[in-house]
Amino acid sequence: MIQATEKIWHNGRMIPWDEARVHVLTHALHYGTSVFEGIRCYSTPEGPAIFRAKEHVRRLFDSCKVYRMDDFAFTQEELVAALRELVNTNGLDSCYLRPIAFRGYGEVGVLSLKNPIEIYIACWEWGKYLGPEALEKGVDVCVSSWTRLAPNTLPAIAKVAANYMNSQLIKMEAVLNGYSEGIALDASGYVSEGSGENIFVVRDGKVYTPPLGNSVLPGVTRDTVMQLGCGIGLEFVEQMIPREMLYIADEVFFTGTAAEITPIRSVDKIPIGSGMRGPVTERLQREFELLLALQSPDHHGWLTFVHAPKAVPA
Ligand code: PPE
Repeated sequence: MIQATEKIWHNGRMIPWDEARVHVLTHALHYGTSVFEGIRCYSTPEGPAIFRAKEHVRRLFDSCKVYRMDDFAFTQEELVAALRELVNTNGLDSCYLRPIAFRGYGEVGVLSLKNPIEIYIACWEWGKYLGPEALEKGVDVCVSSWTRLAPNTLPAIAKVAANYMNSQLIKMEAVLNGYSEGIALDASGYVSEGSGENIFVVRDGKVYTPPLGNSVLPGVTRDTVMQLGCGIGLEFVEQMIPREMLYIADEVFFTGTAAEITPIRSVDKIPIGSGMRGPVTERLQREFELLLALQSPDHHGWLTFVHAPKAVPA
């Protein structure tokens, strides 16, 4: 069960957690008209820091634009400020933040252009997405019998609620068959992504990931891993990945805000590499940890500190 926090941000105001309610005829509830983000705030030696807040808010705006939902009253800077204010108000040191913008109550029917856009941001403490041992031991996954969204059906670049019905089919099938997660192929049969994660394959020292054309969400963690990896001399290749490349890989791992960098130790019961977390995956996890521990410089400005920096004595 989700652990309630005190306040939720709604259209610019802080409201009590229990009062963040909607009418049953809310458009989003019937037609999936909702875009959202998932962001982590980490505890650092300088207090809580929101990871890549600007990039997540930008993706929220991109998703809204695709669905003609961008006529609302807040700027990207204001939403980043709202994220900070919310973590501060709830007095949390680390948490997961969930901004959501959706078409609210008004007309019923497919066309939603006249329905008001409501924006909420909730946050709560969220543990390890694929189980407590996943980051170290790795997870067992399957290739899903469900295909990811075909181009020209639902846009994969937009992070919208409707896309997650496909994710739910992938995830339910995987879990009910005893796996932690499912990997979906795209409509042409190439590797796409997990139900809630991007995927990377390591072979002979090169790191492969599907390009956006294979129906993947442009993951913020995907980008983080590529930038951190380039910084330590890894070579990344964005290319179409045939399913069998998963089986013969040296390493496979997932990336995502919730999943972070999760090693995959088997696919369809075929052990990947040594069947344990591989050295490239571990090195990338380490780079990520160093950044969050403020032991390596934040060259990219990825950390948004919740509290103003302490004044330096003169
Ligand atoms: N693909 C999908 C389909 C996806 O949902 C996510 C995030 C990613 C890739 C990775 O994106 P990013 O978080 O920007 O690196 N999934 C979010 C929601 C998971 C959920 O169960 O809810 C997340 O990780 O926050």
